[in-house]
Amino acid sequence: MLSIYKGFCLLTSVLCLFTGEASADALGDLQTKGRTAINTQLAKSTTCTAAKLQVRKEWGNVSVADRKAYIKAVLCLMSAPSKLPAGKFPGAQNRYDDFVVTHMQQTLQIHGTGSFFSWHRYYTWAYEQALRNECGYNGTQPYWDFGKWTDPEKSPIFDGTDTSMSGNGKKVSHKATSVGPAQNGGGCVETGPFANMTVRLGPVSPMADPAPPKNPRSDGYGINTRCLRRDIGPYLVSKGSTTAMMVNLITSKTTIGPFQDTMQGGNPGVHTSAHFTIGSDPGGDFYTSPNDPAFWLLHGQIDRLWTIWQSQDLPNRMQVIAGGTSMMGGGAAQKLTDNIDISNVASKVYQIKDLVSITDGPFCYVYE
Ligand SMILES: [Cu+2]
Repeated sequence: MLSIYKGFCLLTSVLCLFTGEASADALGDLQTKGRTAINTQLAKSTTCTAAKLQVRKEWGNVSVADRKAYIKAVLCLMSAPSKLPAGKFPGAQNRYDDFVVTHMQQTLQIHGTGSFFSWHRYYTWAYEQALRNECGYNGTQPYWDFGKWTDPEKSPIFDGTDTSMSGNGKKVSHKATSVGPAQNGGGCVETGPFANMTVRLGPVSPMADPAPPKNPRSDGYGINTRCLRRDIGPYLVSKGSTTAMMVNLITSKTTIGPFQDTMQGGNPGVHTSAHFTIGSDPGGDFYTSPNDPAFWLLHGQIDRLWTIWQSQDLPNRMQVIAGGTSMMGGGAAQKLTDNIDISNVASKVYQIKDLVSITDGPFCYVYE
């Protein structure tokens, strides 16, 4: 009887949420449950329509051809010229680097603040648009569902094949960071499409062993040529970003303050766990983490988690704000009318209130 019930659960996972039966993809079930509310919001949108709606998928569900198209577009951005003012950020040698600079400039105003979710949503969207408009990509920004891959090195995201976001760094002897023990890499990434990638910006606040070479400029914007390094392993996913932990975060927090604080500040918290699953340099540096091309899949998932949380009670979870305007609750209180300005990479300045719905303002996408 139980196995029949479980088979039934797979077919009607939403119903099983109500009956308390655990399903293999409990996070996906919450996403499915919230989709009705997203569709209702979409019907009210003045900018986004069902015909225009774009679908963001988990990397493992993206076809091989579409993965290759995404990778090709990222490599295109890395070989396109920078559009930043000449000489101001010498380490920004290509269009991809412009995105890294944008994050470095605002790091202390966009983490542990009320703007964390909306800023990173707009930033990730701007990157997706650059891939499409500047590099001929027709697809959407994929995401990395942390809990789906308990051994990330074996996931299609990090398995090192030519349809992955490249593999782990070369295994070198190295020490733990304050976030977690030394994992299986630590050296240069030598497999997959980004094996020959050059990192130049930063470090600013490195948490990597061995320590990366110092940037010639104290602000990290000088040219500091080095390889992409990673220190991937299963430890931090198990510690902070399993499916059960992400589901618990979404279902146990009913207001935006505790939700955003636990996401970022928990011990170690979903966001930190994911970043340090990649770790090393530049991935383990708070300022320059977008210099690792897996960053965008990571923040796709962070945005998806915010979206799923919102969609559990959408009318009451969009126009809400908590926290301060500088790191960890400091500065003035954040307001929904505060501006989000990433004009290096997206020309329009929006207020936070225009960035809280994925089917309004500049946005027109859903997660599946
Ligand atoms: Cu960030």
